Amino acid sequence: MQSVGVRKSHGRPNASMPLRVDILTLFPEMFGPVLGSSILKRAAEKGLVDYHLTNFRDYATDAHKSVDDKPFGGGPGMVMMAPVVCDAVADVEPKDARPATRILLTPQGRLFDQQLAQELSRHPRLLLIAGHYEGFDERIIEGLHPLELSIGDYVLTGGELPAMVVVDAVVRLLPGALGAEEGAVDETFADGLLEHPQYTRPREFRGSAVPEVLLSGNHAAIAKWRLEQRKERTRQRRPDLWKAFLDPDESGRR
Ligand code: 9D3
Repeated sequence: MQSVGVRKSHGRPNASMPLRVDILTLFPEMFGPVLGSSILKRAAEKGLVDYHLTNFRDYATDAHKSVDDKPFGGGPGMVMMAPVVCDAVADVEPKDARPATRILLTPQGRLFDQQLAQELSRHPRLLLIAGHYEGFDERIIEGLHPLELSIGDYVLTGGELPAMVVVDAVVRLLPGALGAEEGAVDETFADGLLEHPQYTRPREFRGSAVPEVLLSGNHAAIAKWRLEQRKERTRQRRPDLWKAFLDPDESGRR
């Protein structure tokens, strides 16, 4: 066993130990382009994370390779079958010694947010279960005791995009995943305010000029202007965040 350095900021014992992400899905091909692009790909190349995809279809046992069936009691849609999902989890988990945090993507789940992304980024292993049907047989939830997560109050066609959202939000938080510049602060939601407006070249575009203060070189004045913009935007656009900013104890965010 190699020595492990304890990092205060991160629960994974050693930064040289990648986060393992298992994704169980009927559509593994949906994930390739996302995990193979940009920061998610670079994080894997840097050894910060390993992605492992598993197809539920491989755990179907009947001749028709069924993974879902009609709900007992009637009703629309199809339900993911308990033996398929539970056998897949039982097969995948022992492939690595680290304990997996089981996450089931479901509209009934707790709302995923930045605070939970921060917490999950400290776990050694995430196992995400994405369904593509009306739901999961309740005995899957009884048997696996997963953390049930939703990404918001709108109806999608499956849990695949939500699983990608969770992976994206978590992996960018792994130390070293972002460039030094990007990673220096954790922008929106770190302090509960929205971002200030940004400008780059050209100084004038279709009659609209960059605010003078940003060209002034007066860093104190720039910081003051930006903070004012952030507060005003948050107050106008996100009364929920503004209330939490004014009243941090009640929100539990900070
Ligand atoms: C009629 C009841 N529907 C629930 C609103 C059934 C249903 C529709 C769509 C059940 C699952 C789905 C597929 N969606 C997900 O699996 C899902 C999801 C979502 O649709 N929105 C936000 N977060 C998530 S996490 C998983």
